[in-house]
Amino acid sequence: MSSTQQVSLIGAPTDVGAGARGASMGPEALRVAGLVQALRNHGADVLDRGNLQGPANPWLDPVEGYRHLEEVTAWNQAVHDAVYGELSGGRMPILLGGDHCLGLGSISAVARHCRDTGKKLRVLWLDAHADFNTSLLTPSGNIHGMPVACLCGYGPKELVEIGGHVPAIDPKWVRQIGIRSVDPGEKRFVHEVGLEVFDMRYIDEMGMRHTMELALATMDANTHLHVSFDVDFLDPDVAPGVGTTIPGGPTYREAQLCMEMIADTGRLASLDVMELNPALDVRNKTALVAVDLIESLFGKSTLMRK
Ligand SMILES: [Mn+2]
Repeated sequence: MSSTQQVSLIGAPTDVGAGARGASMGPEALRVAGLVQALRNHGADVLDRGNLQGPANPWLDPVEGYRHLEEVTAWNQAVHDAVYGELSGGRMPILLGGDHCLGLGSISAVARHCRDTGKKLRVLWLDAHADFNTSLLTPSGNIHGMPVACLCGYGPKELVEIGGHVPAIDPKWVRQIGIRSVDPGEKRFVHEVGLEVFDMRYIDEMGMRHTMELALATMDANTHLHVSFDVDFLDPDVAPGVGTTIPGGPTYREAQLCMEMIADTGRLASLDVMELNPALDVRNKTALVAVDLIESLFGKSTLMRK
């Protein structure tokens, strides 16, 4: 790994895929919490590319199982193009969400880059939710509950085709961590495709260390590691500023260990920070925690290690 990491921040200020308004303010809250300086303190060369633009949130009911499909498609196309551009230029993209429907645009671009360069891809999906719904399974029609299914080829044509290859990824490349809220039909589908899920029961019984050892196993020098960090991964006591708080998530220390173990691999090559909702936060506390954890991903250690 080169000594200076070239990082590009890409803001995607929208909540078109969510069931609550406010994640559109996430990118600015992360900037206000000091993200740029925090990354520079860890030696990164940071460019803030500003915010992408896309359609406003029309706040309409779902149509045939999808809410705001047209707007979600436009935003994901913009995210795909921006993330792909940064990777092609040799830089590490950090997507600042925005709701998690945009993980589709981001990861489909990462997968395209890996096809271009002959790299293997590992996706760590840190989330309270599996995000593996389809239009037939979803109780809400909110597309932020569908990006992993879409990436695996299960979804509307306009979304699954965004990365130029269907499916964009193989479920075998994904490790989900922190899962504790899955809809009944979604649960059956997750098992059917064989997604590897380290849910909270697993983390409680086996510990975060063992969980991360398995989730990070079998990577090599040719592996591109992508982390898609939904802030609702964290316990709501630590991170109240999200649209869908689910109790029983990782503690602050467990989350730190998770991030530190990812940093130790030296393979992190792209990152999404999603679902931060300043309208539901308390004095930007959740944004500050998110920045703190991102610092750990970039090598800040709370331990006395050299
Ligand atoms: Mn999510």
